[in-house]
Formats: sequence, structure tokens, C-alpha cells
Amino acid sequence: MASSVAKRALEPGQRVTLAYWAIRGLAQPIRLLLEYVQVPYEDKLFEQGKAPDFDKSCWFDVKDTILGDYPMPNLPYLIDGDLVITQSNAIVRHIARQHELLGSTSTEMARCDIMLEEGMDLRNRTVGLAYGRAGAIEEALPAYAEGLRSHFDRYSRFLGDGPWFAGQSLTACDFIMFELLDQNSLMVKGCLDQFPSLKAFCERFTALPAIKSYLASSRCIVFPCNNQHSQTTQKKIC
Ligand SMILES: N[C@@H](CCC(=O)N[C@@H](CS)C(=O)NCC(=O)O)C(=O)O
Repeated sequence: MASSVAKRALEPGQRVTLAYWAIRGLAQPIRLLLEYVQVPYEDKLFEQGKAPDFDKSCWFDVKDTILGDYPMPNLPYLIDGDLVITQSNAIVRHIARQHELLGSTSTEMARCDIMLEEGMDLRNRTVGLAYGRAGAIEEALPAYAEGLRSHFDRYSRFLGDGPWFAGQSLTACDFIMFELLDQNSLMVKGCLDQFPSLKAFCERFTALPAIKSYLASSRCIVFPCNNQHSQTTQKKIC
């Protein structure tokens, strides 16, 4: 629960910067995490242009200068004091490490790592569908939904009695898993229906007070999950 989170001391007025496209995408679990640990942050948003050009110059014009001589600029990036971090899972681990959200036993730590990587594997499939060519999403959806059932079956067996994916402790992977389950249930209606334990996990996660208040706030991006040129955004699916 948020109240028992070990908070890292920030100087008054100090905040971290999280930068990403103005979408949920890879940044949403990071936003959820920052909200949960109550670290003040700037949610710096780069907005891709609409059709037909889908202009991304707001990022690519500044990509090689905005982070000084940092050699691997990308989105998302996090600036925490003097530290610049790219790679979404590195950012997630950095925040989680500072707030003891990587598991409290070696079993929980391993389980958290497993699900962080599982989450990235499924996400790559999910965005593969979302960014497919026009028309492909309808064609590919039945096979995708079938694959999803198999993933969810494994996840529900891994979760077991939970309450969290790592075990008794809420960890970083829960933020990733929630976002993936939520995005997929917007894309494939009813995909959680056969998996009551995954549904219960989502309900447990969204009942965390800091998460509940973030999801209800105007700070929270509800749509779109993917960038402007994706099929999911073009067709207003999610
Ligand atoms: N493996 C990287 C992937 C980062 C990535 O592909 N970012 C996309 C958005 S999801 C992007 O537009 N990056 C900007 C760029 O390539 O300069 C991560 O997990 O952060």
C-alpha cells in the first residue's frame, strides 16, 4: 500500500522528468509506478502529428541534443538528478529499486524479473498487431486472441493464489502486467473472462489508493495506447 512505501527523499521542489510520446505505450507502467511511490514528476509529452503525415519531428528534431552528450537517446527517458536513463525496463527497475519494489526474497526477486521479461515479450506481440498494415488487425485478431489465451493461461498459473505476480509483495512487474492486461482487454474484448484470477489481480491493483486516484485523474492518459499511425489509434480501438 502506498502508505507503507519507503520513500526516497527528494529535495523540496525537486522532481524527476519522464519523457515519452503522448500515449500510454511503454511509459504507462512507469507513470503508474511514479504515482504509486508518490515521486513528483514532469510527464513530458511529445505529440506525433495526425494523418496523413504522422509527423514525429517534435522528437526527432531534438533527439540528438535534448539529453546533451548522452549517447543513447530514446523514448521513454527518465531524468533523475544527474542521471539519464533510457530503456523502459531499466527505468522501471531504477524506480522500483529506490522504493523496494523488486521483491523481498530471492524467490520474489526472480519472479519479478521473469514477469518483467514476459511482459516485454507479450508487449512486442501486442504492438506488432497494433502497428500492422491497414486491415491486418481484423485478419490477425482471431489468431492473436488464441495466442493471448495461451499466454493468459500461463500467467494465471504463475500468479496462482497471488496476490501479486512475485508472491506476497507488490513488485515492479505488477505495474507492467496490469497495463498489458488492461491494453489487451481493450483490444480483444472479453479476453480476461476465462481468467478470474487475472481479473481479480486487475481489480486488486486498481484498488490501490494511489493507483485508483491516478486512473480517475485528468493526468492519466486513457487513449491512445499506441501512436497516431497505429491501427488501434486510427480505428479508435484503444
Ligand atoms: N527497448 C526500448 C524501446 C524504445 C522504443 O522503441 N521507443 C519508441 C517508442 S515505443 C520510440 O519512438 N523511440 C524514439 C526513438 O527511436 O528515437 C525500451 O523498452 O524503452
